[in-house]
Amino acid sequence: MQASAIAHPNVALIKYWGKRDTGSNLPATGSLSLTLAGIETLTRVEFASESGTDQLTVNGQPDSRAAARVSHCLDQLRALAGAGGSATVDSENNFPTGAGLASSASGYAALVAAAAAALGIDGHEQELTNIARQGSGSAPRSLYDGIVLLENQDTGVRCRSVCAPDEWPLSVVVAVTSHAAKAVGSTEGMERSRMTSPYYGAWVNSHAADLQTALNCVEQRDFAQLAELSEHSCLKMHALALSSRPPLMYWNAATVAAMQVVTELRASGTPVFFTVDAGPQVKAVCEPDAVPAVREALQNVPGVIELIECTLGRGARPV
Ligand code: 2P0
Repeated sequence: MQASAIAHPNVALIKYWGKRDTGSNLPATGSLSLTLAGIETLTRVEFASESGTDQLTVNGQPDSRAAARVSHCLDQLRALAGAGGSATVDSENNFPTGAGLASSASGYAALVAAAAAALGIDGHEQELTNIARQGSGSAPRSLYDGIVLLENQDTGVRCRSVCAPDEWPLSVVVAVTSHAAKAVGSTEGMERSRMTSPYYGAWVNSHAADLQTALNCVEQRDFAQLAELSEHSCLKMHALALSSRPPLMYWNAATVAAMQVVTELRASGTPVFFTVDAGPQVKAVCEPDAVPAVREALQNVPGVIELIECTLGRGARPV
């Protein structure tokens, strides 16, 4: 009873920031994301026949912080399969972990895909989506290909791919400005914003319209409007973070400089826009022909230490 799976991180264009139910990790809003080929998590899961304590390593080190959430997901997978004892889980990321590159999304998506394969679970797509969601609210999006819509339902969420990678090839150049793990994680940060930001209500109330307009942009392949709207959703999310108490500033000086460079590039006609998550990395989303110009501009920004180039990728799958 063992299997391995690969999952990619994803980056949201219309962002998730805040929960409607903290206990069951239900998001307050839907979201729209890009699954990113080029960076990945590879996870191996092996189930013993006897029950016992699950063992977890991430990048070769025991990870006690994530152990309870991982076991919670594994318990539900064991219940769905009606099988499986204690699990040994070994997970490796080929990109910085816990630094705003969605390692929790790819991590829980790879965990669910590998454990489901090891347990012989076939189908059950919506159940797996909601098990991944309990590990990390953004993880279910990494189970799906290309451009992915996550929608709220009464008791859970539903995800689907709204555009396959080859239907609208987009590139993402990630400007890494720090390899350090963030001081305040997303779960704690978004809860702080929900409790203390005076703008939280406006964020939730304006979200459905943003999501619908973004979906229309994808359907019409309208890069220019998607660019404007994605930057707006990103900056609204960071306005919530900045207006939380105590404040959450996920940016450093290079983050802001890189955002400004992307703004200037687009103003001069290059099809590119930025998005930034709960960390200091800037993701520049562009049409493939624009990659050389985007790379050149970002690598000259003081404080940018590495560029990672991604394309749209497939959802989590056993290997
Ligand atoms: C997103 N982020 O939509 C937003 C934008 C980060 C900034 O979803 O508490 O690790 O585990 O559900 O999924 C990161 O949050 O949080 C995230 P939990 P998660 O991509």
